[in-house]
Amino acid sequence: MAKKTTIKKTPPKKPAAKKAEPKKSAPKKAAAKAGRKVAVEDLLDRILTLEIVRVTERAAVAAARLRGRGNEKDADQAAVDAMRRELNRLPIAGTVVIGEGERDEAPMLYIGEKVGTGEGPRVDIALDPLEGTTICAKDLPNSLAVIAMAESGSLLNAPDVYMDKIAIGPGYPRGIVKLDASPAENIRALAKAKGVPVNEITACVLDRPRHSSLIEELRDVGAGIRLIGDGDIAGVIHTTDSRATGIDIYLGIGGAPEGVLAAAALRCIGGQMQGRLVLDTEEKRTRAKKMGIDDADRVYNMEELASGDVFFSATGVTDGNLLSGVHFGRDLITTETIVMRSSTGTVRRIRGEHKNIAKFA
Ligand code: VTB
Repeated sequence: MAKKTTIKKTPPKKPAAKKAEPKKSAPKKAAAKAGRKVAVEDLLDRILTLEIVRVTERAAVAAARLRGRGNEKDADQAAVDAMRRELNRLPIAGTVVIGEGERDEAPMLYIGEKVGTGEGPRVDIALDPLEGTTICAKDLPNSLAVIAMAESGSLLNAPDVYMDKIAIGPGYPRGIVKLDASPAENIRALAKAKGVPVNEITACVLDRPRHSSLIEELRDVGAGIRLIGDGDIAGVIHTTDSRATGIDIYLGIGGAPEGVLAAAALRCIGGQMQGRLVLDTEEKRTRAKKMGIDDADRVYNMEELASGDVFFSATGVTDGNLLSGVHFGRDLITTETIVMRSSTGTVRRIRGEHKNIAKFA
């Protein structure tokens, strides 16, 4: 799983002797003749970094129009529709591996759905058009439109079950926190590595009854806890900039799809993460098996959740401490997006000022 590869490209076609020339389809031949194909393929994966910004921008704007309306379903559907429309314009042969549900539930952007124009690199896509539907419906901080893209076979094909997660930001020795250690051990190790007392460590945890003993243990050891209602992708990303967010570590059980997306983000921005699927029923183990997961107790490292060259983009829907949300003016819509790529480690923040409001209609 943790193979180090980059997105496969068709190698640039050198002018070759007639007999050595590989067989091409008619449209490819025409494009090569026009001198376009080589340039397009050389630039494609760089261009994709910016192209995926449009995808999350569109989804974020669509969801933001329904922000604070108390209607999670409609906001989510608007984001899904917009993301799907935009994705299908991208020059990729994409397959959704983390999506809106399994095929038999017939949602849009289901797992296995083919997206993109079909011309271009074969990529796997993990997406969450509206991460934090409840946050959006209540207009609370940190709801996002999110996508990750990587070479085919690089993203864990996780079923829509829970995942136990632990994540910290960059700059720490590898392996200082782990899922198999107790929360108290992890907090102490992190405090030591950061060079601060444990009471200066803040953990981010989803506010759920299932976390009552985790919360108790964290409080007993002296850590502060930021309890969040939803949105654990943002929770994990917040660990990467603890000075700005105040969060040092993410702990607890959230969605597995969100776990893969968060790992994709950390691969780009730096940090460490582990996840273990919560396969606590026969039915879940069977579903996981169908997706190629045989070891129900396996702990996945960040590089096993998202390997290879990963692209990640998130646009804020509601204002948050990671990203501003969508703002609507009379003739201007503004968006803020973080877009990154693991192979280069480049992290860009893109503030979009969209004057052509009609394009979001
Ligand atoms: C988390 C959170 C998501 O699901 O993954 C959570 O980040 C886990 O499920 O925003 P529960 O709500 O059942 O705890 C979300 O809240 C939404 O899918």
